[in-house]
Amino acid sequence: MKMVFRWFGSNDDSITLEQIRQIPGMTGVVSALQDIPVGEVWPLDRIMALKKEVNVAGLELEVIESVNVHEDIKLGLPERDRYIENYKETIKNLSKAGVKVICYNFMPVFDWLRSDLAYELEDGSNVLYYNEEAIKGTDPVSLVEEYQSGSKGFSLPGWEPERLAELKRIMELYKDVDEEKLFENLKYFLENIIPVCEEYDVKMAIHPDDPPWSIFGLPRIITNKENLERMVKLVDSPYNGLTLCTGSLGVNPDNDIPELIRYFGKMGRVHFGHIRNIKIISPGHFHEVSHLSSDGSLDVFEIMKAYYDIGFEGYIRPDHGRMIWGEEARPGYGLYDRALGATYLNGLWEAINKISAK
Ligand code: CS2
Ligand code: MN
Repeated sequence: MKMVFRWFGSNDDSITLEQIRQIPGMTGVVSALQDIPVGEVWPLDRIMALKKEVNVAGLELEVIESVNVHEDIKLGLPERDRYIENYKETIKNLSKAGVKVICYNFMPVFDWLRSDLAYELEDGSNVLYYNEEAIKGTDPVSLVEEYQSGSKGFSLPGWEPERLAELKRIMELYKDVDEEKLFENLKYFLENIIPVCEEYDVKMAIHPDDPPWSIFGLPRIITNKENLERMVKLVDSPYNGLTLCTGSLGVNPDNDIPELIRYFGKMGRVHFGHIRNIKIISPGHFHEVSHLSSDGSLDVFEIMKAYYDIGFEGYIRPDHGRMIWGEEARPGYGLYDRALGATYLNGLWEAINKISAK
């Protein structure tokens, strides 16, 4: 297991590489060229400059999150072939910089979705919160406006302004795309890019839908075991794998996370683990919490044990944390609680390792 930390780059993160370097056991960052418009090729010189900056700070850059997929690919529009060609070029360039894993998602229009970006817990910390009722009572356009005013000036991952400017038009186009069609479009995308991944030794790791159910009537497919199985079989190659995000899949109590890690991990299809805890209040109603098992609905010990037992050699990062100690940062992505999370995960790993050796 290699512990890594998400970093949005020196122009778009409140946290420095020097701070990340001081978190015990941190081997690298997970980053991206946030400013390249979705669908365009990531230039090799820009990737190399990012790599150099990260390496100089004593960290690795082996995981990218995300190379976002253009909406035309998800919709299966004729222009998709051009964007797929660009995606292949980006894969090749990332490979030249030593990148091993690309995390991406296939969620129509919206990436992750919440109804409140700063819900206050009893201890005074703030977390991301989701209430299906609140989502039903709003419309996508007002939600986007709320997000932009609540994001403290940081760009939110997956909510880039250019993607959202055309919101209404894109929502219309999805009227013709159901889950079957979305699976077909994902298959077409993968059939085209996976041979390049195999040649360049870069693994694709799809991120589950967050939350793992349909929102605003849009189709969502990366949601449960059955669909994950279908996903990995669309193209039967080890390069077609998963980012197993415990918090995204875990808000549906039917998803048994340790079992999913064991099942897909043994198949060699888990390349990247996102670990965070969530508290389910009732169906369709949850909020995020610290990483500690006793704070939430997920058993993080069992999650680490599953990774340990399958001999996981991929990357793990603490996912969203709470906002604590007065920190001002992008919602979910402060330094302090994610550093605590990483330390807790490393502690569990050490304990499991030593006890297993006895
Ligand atoms: C992330 C996602 O912050 C988050 O919830 O896990 O935004 C993730 O980066 C994307 O879905 C991956 O494409
Ligand atoms: Mn995640």
